[in-house]
Amino acid sequence: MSKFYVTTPIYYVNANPHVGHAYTNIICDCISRYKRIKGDEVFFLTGTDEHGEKIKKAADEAGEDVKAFVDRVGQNFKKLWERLNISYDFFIRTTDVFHIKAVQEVIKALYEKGDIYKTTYHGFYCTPCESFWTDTQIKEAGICPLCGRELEKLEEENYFFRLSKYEDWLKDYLKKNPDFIRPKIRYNEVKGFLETQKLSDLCISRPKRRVSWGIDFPIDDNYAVYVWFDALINYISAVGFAVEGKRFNKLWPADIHFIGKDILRHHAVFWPIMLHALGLEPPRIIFAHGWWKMGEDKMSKSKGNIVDPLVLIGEIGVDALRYFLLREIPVGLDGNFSRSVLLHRINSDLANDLGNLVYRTLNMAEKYLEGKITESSPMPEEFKKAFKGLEKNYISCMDKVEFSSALEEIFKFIGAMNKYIEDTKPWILWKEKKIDCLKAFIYSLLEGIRIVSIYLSPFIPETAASIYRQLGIEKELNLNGIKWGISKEFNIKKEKPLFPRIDVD
Ligand code: ME8
Repeated sequence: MSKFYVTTPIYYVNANPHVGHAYTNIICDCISRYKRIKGDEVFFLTGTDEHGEKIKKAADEAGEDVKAFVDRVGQNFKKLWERLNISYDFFIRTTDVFHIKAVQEVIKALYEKGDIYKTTYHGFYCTPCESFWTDTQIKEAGICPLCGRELEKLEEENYFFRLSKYEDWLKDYLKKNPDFIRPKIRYNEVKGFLETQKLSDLCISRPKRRVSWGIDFPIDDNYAVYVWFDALINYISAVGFAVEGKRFNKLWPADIHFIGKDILRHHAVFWPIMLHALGLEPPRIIFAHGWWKMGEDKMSKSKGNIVDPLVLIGEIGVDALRYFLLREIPVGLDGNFSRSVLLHRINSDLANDLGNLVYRTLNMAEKYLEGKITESSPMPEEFKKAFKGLEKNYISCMDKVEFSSALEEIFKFIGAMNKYIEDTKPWILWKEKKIDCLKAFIYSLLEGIRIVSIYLSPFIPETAASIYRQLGIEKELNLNGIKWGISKEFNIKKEKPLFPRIDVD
């Protein structure tokens, strides 16, 4: 059994979560569930980023005390994860005392090592991105190169972390570890960035007279810690850094950090260098997924073009949303969030192909065999090609985070089963009283559906559990169960169709 430590970004609690945030957590949930059914020991971390100017501003605008504000908005993230069946193991908040202590330990250690120093900062700051920019990084005067909003000019004494000292180390690390940043396009982006720009040291403090909502800078009372420096440390503080050595050594390095491509520089440049300076290994993989867009624009709180996942779930259901997000675009590319594409996808794949297969089969099992099937039978020839393809490709697709391709393979097998029903014409077998043929036919479909529900369980866990319940079997859903013929009996308890067709009009 190997350990698998996976993380989401920790989200700013300046506003409620939208479909973009849901997407990252669904990706992490899918891979966690896959690893669990494979038998790995998973630690899945998510949480909230609660410090910094942006949060303080949002609390002020809401007329609330900032701690009460982050407590309240943070709850909405937890509620959404519950509704989306996100099976995280731990929820970290950057206001947690153990996290604050870990951040202070990191700063003290780096200061003692000589990697933190004080000087005057000249440059620009983007509050919505909570990011510093130098003259050379800005393409259009006064405009943030990441989000296109206005920058604030800053000139003040601050503490700096010596990123530049480790530039060569990072370049060399990237060269030796071409799979460290994925997909390849993001690896090339970071490599290109390091080749064309010299790394400047990172400003890691904010004077308290300006920004008081943050962790106290441990070596100078007049300062608070810069929010990104604080936030990145969550990935080690959550697993016991500096307090629980045994647990930390077991879980670190993280196996994969999933992030959106907007926060690549922080994760692929600052973070590995921070870890290296601390004498720790970098995470094994940083995977930057693409953006859900509305037309040309990234879906974002500040643009006001968001889709509220709770409203959508109320309309189409949790698994339909999870399925759409994981099926529609390969993880890594951008996607356009279109309502008509969403509804079409649900109707064709979930209502027609999967839903009908299950409903029709259970219906036949009840009608022809009184819902009790006690004899197994070999896999029909008609299933073999699609089944073998699925068996062969599922693991490699899932290991490569090619979720959409894994789903395609599953649906090829579902298609083969639907075709088998149409070609066999079971109502004729019934009319001709060929009960043994009918028994073998129905067993094959039930066994195929059972196996499909194991493969589908990381994607649409509620549906997979419902299928198991309706088949009247209780065995755990795990990959040991994909062997054909291990079911000795089915006791059908048909429920209503899994995915009712949605009226597109
Ligand atoms: O950046 N499409 O928090 P944040 C896809 N606190 N994913 C999206 C998205 C979209 N339109 N919009 C948001 C922060 N996301 C920091 C992170 S980690 C140490 C600190 C997802 O609330 C995506 O994962 O702005 C993106 O990276 C993240 O939300 C940004 O969340």
